[in-house]
Amino acid sequence: MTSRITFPAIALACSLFSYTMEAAAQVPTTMPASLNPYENETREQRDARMAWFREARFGMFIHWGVYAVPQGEYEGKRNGGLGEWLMWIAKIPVDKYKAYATQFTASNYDPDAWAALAHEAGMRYIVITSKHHDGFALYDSQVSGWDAVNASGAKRDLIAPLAKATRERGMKFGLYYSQSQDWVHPGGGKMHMQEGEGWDEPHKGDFDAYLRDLAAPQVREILTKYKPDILWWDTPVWMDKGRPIDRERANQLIPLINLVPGIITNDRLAGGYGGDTTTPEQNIPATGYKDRDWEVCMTMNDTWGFKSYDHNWKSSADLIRKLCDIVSKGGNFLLNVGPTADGVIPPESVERLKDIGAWMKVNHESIYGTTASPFRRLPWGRCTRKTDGDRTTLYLHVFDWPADGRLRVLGLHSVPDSITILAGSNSLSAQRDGNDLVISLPSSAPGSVVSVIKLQFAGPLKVDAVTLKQDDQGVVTLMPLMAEIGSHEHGSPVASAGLIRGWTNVRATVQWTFKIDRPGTFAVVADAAGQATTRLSLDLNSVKSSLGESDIKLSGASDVYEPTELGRIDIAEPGVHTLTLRPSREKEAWKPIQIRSVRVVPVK
Ligand code: FHN
Repeated sequence: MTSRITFPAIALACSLFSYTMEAAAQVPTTMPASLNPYENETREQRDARMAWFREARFGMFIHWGVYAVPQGEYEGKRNGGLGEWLMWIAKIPVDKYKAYATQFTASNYDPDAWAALAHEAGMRYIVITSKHHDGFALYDSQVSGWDAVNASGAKRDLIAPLAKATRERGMKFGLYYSQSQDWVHPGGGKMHMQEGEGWDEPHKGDFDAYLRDLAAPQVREILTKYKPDILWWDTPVWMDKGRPIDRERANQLIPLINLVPGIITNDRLAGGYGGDTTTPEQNIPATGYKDRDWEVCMTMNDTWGFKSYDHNWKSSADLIRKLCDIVSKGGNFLLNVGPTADGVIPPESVERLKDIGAWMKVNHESIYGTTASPFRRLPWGRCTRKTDGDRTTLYLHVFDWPADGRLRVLGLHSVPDSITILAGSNSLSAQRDGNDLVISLPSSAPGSVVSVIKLQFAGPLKVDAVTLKQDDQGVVTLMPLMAEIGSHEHGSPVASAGLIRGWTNVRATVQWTFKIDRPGTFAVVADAAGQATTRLSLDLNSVKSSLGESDIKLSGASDVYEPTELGRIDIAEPGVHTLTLRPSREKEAWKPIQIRSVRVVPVK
């Protein structure tokens, strides 16, 4: 039965529903007590230390270095891949690479304008590469002459003025440091090479000596000089001598963290060192990480460092939705810019940052300081929340404005005191309909990309986080719009127009979470189309390939849909379960599948 409620209305007294995202991360083991400065930190101390990071939610990553001179091209050849990896890709000799540095002038570098741009975009912190894999330091290093002051046309410290400008705007300032990979200094690490290998004479050297005599002193320098709020390690090649993980190398660097009380570090120092944040790169996980702070880093096109011919830009709308998606799962978004050698942030990046800034100007309160959605999945968008004692605010990020003006919030039992749109001042009304709340919206969305509806509750929140359930026949129907997609930069499936399609990336997954009250054996049957036989696995409750991979014969045409059994699952216990469709680990065995729906059907 449907009953009509107009707001403001008296809130129902309900019990607080607590919800946590499913664990997707394996939290690494802790370091020996003597080395990890946060070993004995209490929960309260940690919360206090991470508070600014959780409040900020959105930051700017800057990849800037000598690689911006060749711009992804060496000896007339446009080398594919990441711009900042050109030296490794083309195996450029050290002296030839170093020769580019005179053209690294930073002549148009305006650190104040960079910080202003980040601030205008709504970003609350900046992380810049103090040294990337080419070993080039953007500051005056006493440890090596391969730096901006002594070796480049810039002839000055490029970090200090940015740190100042960033902090003057009330933002936090972080430094990236490539602790292991170094393609210039003797003994530095190199991806896909054995320890001690290289492609040029100057590479010869000992990795332990490199760590001791170059990396550790430089880390000491940057921590002492700039007191960064974040130290962002990267690519720990050669850091672990063997298995089980030998921490001797990481231990050369970890104690340095003590130089900056309260500093936040990431999980990329070495195997076994979790740091403070988990850092998915170029992908947004299907769900958040239980009991971990995390940050997605991502490019706007396909390179971190400037590359003249990379024009594959994500749209502003896409980036705004990605921000909402990440924050709705409890994460931060670190969005990259790759300036040119003279210090100009590409206009395409500026345009996108300004668009995001215009959206943030209206909707920022739905991002800053918010936590993960209480709903497992909402078919039309995302949700973030703020809690203040018993009071809760939900922010509904509407990606797909309903054509009939009725926004169904599945499983929302509590009644809000007020419903408003952040882009306007009018109050909205809503109706209860079974387990759901249906909000009456204006006929068209006030925002062109994502409009945010704000719901305020005076009392505790009561929500059914998981709304997919068995019907009278014991069948659970899994619709595309209820799928949680582990999205990767390229070839991630999209769920739109009632379909899951475009699934070419074997690392992308599709999962649904549902409730079972009548356990048993179930056939997983997809209404699916595809040109060839494909291979996938069904993972139950995040246990990878728990049921093994199997070959699935598809309809033979990408627009012909047929009921296709993907496999069988045994669910022994009633409760909440997650089913993940995971492409075969063998790339060639995976052929795209289009899905209209998946049914979990009891086997008699
Ligand atoms: O190799 C680097 C890459 O150049 C870039 O710096 C990214 C940013 O997260 N990290 C490494 C790849 O994971």
